[in-house]
Amino acid sequence: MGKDNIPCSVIPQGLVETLRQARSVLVLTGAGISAESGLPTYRNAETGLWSNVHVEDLATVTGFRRNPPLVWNWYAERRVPALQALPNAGHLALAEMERRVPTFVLITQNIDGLHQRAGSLRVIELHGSLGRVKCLGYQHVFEGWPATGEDVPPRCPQCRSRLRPDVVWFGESLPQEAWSQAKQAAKRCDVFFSIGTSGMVEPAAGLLQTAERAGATIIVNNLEVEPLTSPHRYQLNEQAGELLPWLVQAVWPDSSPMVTV
Ligand code: BV8
Repeated sequence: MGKDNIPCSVIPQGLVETLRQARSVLVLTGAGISAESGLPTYRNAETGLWSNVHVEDLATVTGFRRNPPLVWNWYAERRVPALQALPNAGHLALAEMERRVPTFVLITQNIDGLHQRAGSLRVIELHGSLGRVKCLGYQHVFEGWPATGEDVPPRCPQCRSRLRPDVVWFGESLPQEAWSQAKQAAKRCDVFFSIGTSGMVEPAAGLLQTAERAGATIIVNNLEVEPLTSPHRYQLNEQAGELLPWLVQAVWPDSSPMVTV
């Protein structure tokens, strides 16, 4: 074990030095970083959100138009644990990293809002947020969810069209400004982290290849052990909530301990 009980076998020394020198870090997160906050991921065979439902019925515009109450209620049920969940040490470590690295961009596919609650300031939500709703008529956006009355889903207070979760469904384009910022950041970063994502959803997953083509060091942290495909890649298969605090403390030893709030 190394300083502060950091298992040196986990953190390759070259990586610590690379991060210490980094001027621009880009992080892409997926559902895996919220797993230690108690929120389910999507594709885990037993516990995944999509292991026993049809995605096309619940995470597409067609599915919503076919059965608005079914889709509204499915998201309303997911919103409760997301609001109750606490940011874990992985979220907190990324908020600390943002304070330490000159240019730091955090892009998330997650819709749970935990990065913001952990203190990350610059968060790009590629797939929207469970914390917001918008209407079908004119895309009026509202923070928070209205109390459900007799109308399920509720109606927009401005134009009376149906409300829907402000998330990006399959077949929908990503928010233009968010996607543009993400592509730019991927072309400019020295280090690209992919944390807690299976990398199965495009175009978000392609950001890794964009960064790698631009010469960035790639660090992949998830639980799937995959063969390394390039000398510029690190594959770390520890839980993000353990790995990231270790990493931050190895690079910035004066950083405060990251414990779940
Ligand atoms: C679009 C919101 C243009 C809703 C989600 C090529 C190019 C462009 C598009 C496509 C393409 N090929 C196919 C497409 C279409 C489609 C797509 O990608 N389909 C896939 C399934 C093949 N993409 C789209 O439709 C996108 N739109 O491209 O616009 C366009 C326009 C019109 C027509 C065509 C194209 C929109 C995609 C957005 C979909 N919405 N979410 C909701 O959440 O309900 S996607 C959903 O999946 C979530 O956002 C989630 O974040 C994302 C990815 O899942 P992960 O986060 O990776 O979660 P997963 O369970 O898969 O993996 C968890 C990982 O964590 C695992 O690796 C595990 O090992 C790891 N882990 C677990 N615990 C831990 C951990 N790691 C570390 N520590 C732990 N403790």
